[in-house]
Amino acid sequence: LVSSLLAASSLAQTPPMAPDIAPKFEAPTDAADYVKKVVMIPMRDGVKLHTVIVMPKGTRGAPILLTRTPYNAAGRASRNASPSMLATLPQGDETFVREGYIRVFQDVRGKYGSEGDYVMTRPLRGPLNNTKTDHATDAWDTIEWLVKNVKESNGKVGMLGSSYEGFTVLMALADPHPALKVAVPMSPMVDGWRGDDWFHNGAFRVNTMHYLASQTTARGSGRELATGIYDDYDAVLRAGSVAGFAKQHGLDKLTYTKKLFEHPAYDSYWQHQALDRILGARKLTVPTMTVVGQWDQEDIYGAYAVYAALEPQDKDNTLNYLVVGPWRHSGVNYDGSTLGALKFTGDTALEFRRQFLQPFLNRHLKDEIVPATPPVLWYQTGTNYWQHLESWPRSTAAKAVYLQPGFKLDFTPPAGGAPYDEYVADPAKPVPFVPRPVRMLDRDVWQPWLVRDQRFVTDRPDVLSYLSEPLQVPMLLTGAPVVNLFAATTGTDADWIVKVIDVYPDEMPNQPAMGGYQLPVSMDIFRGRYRNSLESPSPVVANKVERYRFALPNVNHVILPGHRLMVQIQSSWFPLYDRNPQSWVPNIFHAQPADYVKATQRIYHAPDAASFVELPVQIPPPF
Ligand code: PG9
Repeated sequence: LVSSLLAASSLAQTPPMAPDIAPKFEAPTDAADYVKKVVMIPMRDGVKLHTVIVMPKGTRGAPILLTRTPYNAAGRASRNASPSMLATLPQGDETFVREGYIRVFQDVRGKYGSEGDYVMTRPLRGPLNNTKTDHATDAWDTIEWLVKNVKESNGKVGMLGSSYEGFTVLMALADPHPALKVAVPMSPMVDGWRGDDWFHNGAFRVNTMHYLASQTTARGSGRELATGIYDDYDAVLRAGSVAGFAKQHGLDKLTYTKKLFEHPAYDSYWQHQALDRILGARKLTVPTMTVVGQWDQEDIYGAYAVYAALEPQDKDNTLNYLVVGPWRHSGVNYDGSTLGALKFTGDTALEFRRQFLQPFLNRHLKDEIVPATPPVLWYQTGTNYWQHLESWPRSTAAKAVYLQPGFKLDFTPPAGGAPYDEYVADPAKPVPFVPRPVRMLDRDVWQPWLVRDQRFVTDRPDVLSYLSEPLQVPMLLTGAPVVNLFAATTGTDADWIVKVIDVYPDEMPNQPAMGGYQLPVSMDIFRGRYRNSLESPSPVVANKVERYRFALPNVNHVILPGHRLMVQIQSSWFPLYDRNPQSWVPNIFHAQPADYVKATQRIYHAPDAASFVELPVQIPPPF
């Protein structure tokens, strides 16, 4: 008997050589508080888009929140492996989950699980797109399918997303489906040349090459670049030029690299894609809340541009809203208690999502009666509190702050003294944008770089810093500072980086490490060849004083008594921005080693050539 029992049990045993990968495995979902469905939604041209739908178990009559992404819908809908919907969805979705929303993530055409071909920030149908589809039609077709097929929904859809996902929200507004009741573009990419992602005022951002490697070398995740060099400063410098860097890593073969290299200026390729222009020319029908971080290190331009373009259509303050938090790029969806060394009054991002975003969504997607949303909600920094404003920009008088001899800064024009200061800008030793070694992809470096203490460059001989006396009263900067630089160069092209900096008092008893901190409040780069026309660049005339006028990013910041104001000027910001060769070449992407030359830059503060920054100032601020 014993031996026959043993034989029977050995019969039931799993053969040692049975293959160990399950052909189709599904973990039990009984314990989960949500249901997840994956569907392929057909578009009008037959292409099917991979879509993940997540909803609480037992959902009835709930609104849908849709995000269209190039960043892997399946991954976006599974932050953690968990039976809890709250833990499964992204951190920023907390309030949607608590409110019982149906959450939908979709891969844009050509990425991850979706069919079709991928075109980077695919232009709308029109001069650049002669196909029958774009992000507006894909959003339309998706919403049409969702309201017809997701029986648990109440037929109302909101779109929301940050950065590229914010761009796809704006694209849907170009021709919105009637069921699209509300839109929340966050840190949206709007104009890749003027000041979002690829260029700022014509200066190319080299981190773009890393992005193209990760996004366009494969339908799914691409590879990181194997530079073999720890310090990105060296990696980019040794490649010689952007074209050299691209070639070294095979990125010159990518079609988007080719498109970028073929369009270094603000030509029709860029103008036809500028979403502020496009949307401003169409009727706004969907309530839209555009959200951005004051120190958005990727898309600091577009949110304000879109808001400004749409605002003339919103006389009654019912359609167009702007929110600016003290955040980095996409910071609205994470913890907003700090940014770099800056500390705020709590988790400002969560505060916004709970107190303003969710009620706004509920009003439009659940017909709830909620407190009115302020037309503009802005966390004023320096004083650190949420301000409710009627519109933006606020009516302020521009107050000119002038560079002065002796590296001073004052509100009266210079009366005499040395007419200029000068420095040698050497492309072989460009000024780093963060301290070396530069690790551009390190989040701890990249995300807070716009608030980094500038003392690491202030004393370089090729950086000029002009400093005011300590302020006696608070100074509110509220709007976009405008640079008016009178400068001459021995070269035939030049980059100008101008920073408006809040210099903290020498001692900060409550946060000692902030003593003397040089906080950039607003700063940007301008490529000199575009001073007369963004579309048609022209050589700078060597040794001639020319005027460079350009706007810096928007701020709403109070410089407190005891603090000083600083204006800092330099001619490179490396390796984030490619180097200007400083001798004229038609297309900087293809500059050759011999084109990179030292130049002597003169910054003028003479009575007839007085450099100044127009500050959008209110003194004292209206607290
Ligand atoms: N800033 C990123 C991006 C947006 C659009 C185009 C390319 C890059 C992003 O964070 O999605």
